[in-house]
Amino acid sequence: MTKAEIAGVLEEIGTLLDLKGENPFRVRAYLNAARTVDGLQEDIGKLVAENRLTEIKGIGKDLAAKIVELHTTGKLKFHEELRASLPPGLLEMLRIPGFGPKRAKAVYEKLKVDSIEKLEAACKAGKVAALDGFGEKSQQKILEGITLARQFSSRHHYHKARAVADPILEALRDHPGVIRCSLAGSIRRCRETIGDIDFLVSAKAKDAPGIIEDFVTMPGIINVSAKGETKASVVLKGGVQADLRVVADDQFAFALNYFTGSKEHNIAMRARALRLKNLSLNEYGFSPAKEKEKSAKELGSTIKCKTEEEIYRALELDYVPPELREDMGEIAAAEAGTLPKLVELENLRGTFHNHSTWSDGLESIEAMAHAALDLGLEYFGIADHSKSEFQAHGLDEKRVRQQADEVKRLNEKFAGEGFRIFFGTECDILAEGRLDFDDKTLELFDYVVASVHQGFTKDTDKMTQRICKALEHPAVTMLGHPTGRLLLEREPYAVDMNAVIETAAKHKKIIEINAHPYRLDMDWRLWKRAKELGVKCAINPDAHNIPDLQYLAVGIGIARKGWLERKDIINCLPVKEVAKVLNRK
Ligand code: DGT
Ligand code: CA
Ligand code: CA
Ligand code: ZN
Repeated sequence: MTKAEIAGVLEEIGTLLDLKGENPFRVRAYLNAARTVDGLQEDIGKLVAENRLTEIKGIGKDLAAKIVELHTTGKLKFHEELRASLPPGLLEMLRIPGFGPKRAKAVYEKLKVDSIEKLEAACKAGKVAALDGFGEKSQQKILEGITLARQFSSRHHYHKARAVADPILEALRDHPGVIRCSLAGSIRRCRETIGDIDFLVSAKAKDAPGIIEDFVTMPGIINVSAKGETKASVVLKGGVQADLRVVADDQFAFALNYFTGSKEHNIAMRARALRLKNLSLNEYGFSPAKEKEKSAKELGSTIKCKTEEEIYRALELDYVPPELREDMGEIAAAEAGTLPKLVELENLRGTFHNHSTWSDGLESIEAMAHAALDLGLEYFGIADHSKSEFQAHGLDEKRVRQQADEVKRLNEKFAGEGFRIFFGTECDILAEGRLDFDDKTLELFDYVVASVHQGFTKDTDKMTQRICKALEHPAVTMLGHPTGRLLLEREPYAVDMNAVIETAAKHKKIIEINAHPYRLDMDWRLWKRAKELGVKCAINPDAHNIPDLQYLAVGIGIARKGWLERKDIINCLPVKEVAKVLNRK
């Protein structure tokens, strides 16, 4: 089992114990261990082999033995017994946003409710509102949550889909029968959530059945939903669905273009082919419009295209990168030769919004900075939480001063490597847009990320004013996770993002792409407008541990979807230039 899978089991144990009403300390111990394991930098196999798990803070002998069992056998008896001791529907109920173990336990014990369906019925019958500690309002909230949970359950976060897709893509690439292969669909377009993963390969017709057979028996595939000569649908680990299609190599470019989508982009492409060339375009190729759809399939494409570039060229268009294929103006721009030169991961030189053990991170500033240096970055910004975030150990003024000294000390140490740490804060935006620190304290920082963490309201005007007010403050450098959304979990708070973007433009404030895969906030659909107004972007992993720094790559995908170029993103600037931008406050 991988680190992430082990962490998943430990977390579930914590939750199950909580559902059983076990000692909260024991529950915490598992939840904390899950976080620790997930954030481990060292290879878990190595730690197991060298018998060093107990050296990790918070992992005692008992937990270590369980991790070893999970790592070596892929399961844990304790976990399975615990699972079997409770109705499976109870865990399912926890997928309802805002519905935690305490509530699940209460409805289970008092109403015998042990599934989402029964919970829905009980709410509709008014039985939940009548329970101690619930009431009409929370009953209504639960019903809304059930609707959300149903919408969400069929989609997956991008990085989770990527994590299961990549090894399968590798295996397909290594398959002797496979000529070319690629991801397609929403995952290739870097959408923030993925319905199903689409794999496409080209092969000789005689090799197709063997490829399909090997695909459906690959490790990581837990169920086969459909299997034909050239196509299969499966369920992967984690419940993600995937499609594989095998096509002839001379159809590969057309199939890749079609199955990458989006559907809207395809429709626009097809319309253009008809208008410009009087040709019909589908996943098999171009064919004369008057002939039947299948003609390209049977007779081959009227215009041969080996690559997608050639398809776009045939339609007198510049090549459109997959991230832009959303029918949001990309065809017109490709025709006019005005497509952006999209930012790439290699362009990034630093990052700003990250946490350390000073607040709720898992690593010291030094360890985080080192990891950033190892990734090839030239600077690293630390922005721990401010004092109102007491659950996250937010820093008060005294600790801010201590942290400033620590950053200074570290910068002397890193100077030799040409690496710099910027000293920032993730400062809470309080009610009415007040900031969590006074102006004097704010002056201590190189930059200020201002974020909303509490006091969400349904009043759009109030929230918009609150955020805009904070953006007007001269000490604020950038806005953190602008809408507070948690993808597939929590809707954005009500806020007029157009007004926020305009205020940011007016006061020359930066807006973040929070690259944490649950956030990806500000949304990519809004960046074109922001860019028009001259708003700059910062791509921030919001890293709480070392592996989180990898989220920068996810953030780059979202920036590309937002049509952003290197010059739009401040963490593409060299360190001296960045220092100037941060100083401009
Ligand atoms: P997803 O899976 O919901 O995250 O989104 P996609 O975009 O991956 O959608 P999917 O897997 O249903 O189909 C893959 C691509 O196939 C899609 O992006 C475009 C193409 N496609 C599917 N159905 C249609 C259709 O009815 N018309 C056209 N023009 N293209 C389609
Ligand atoms: Ca798909
Ligand atoms: Ca699909
Ligand atoms: Zn935050």
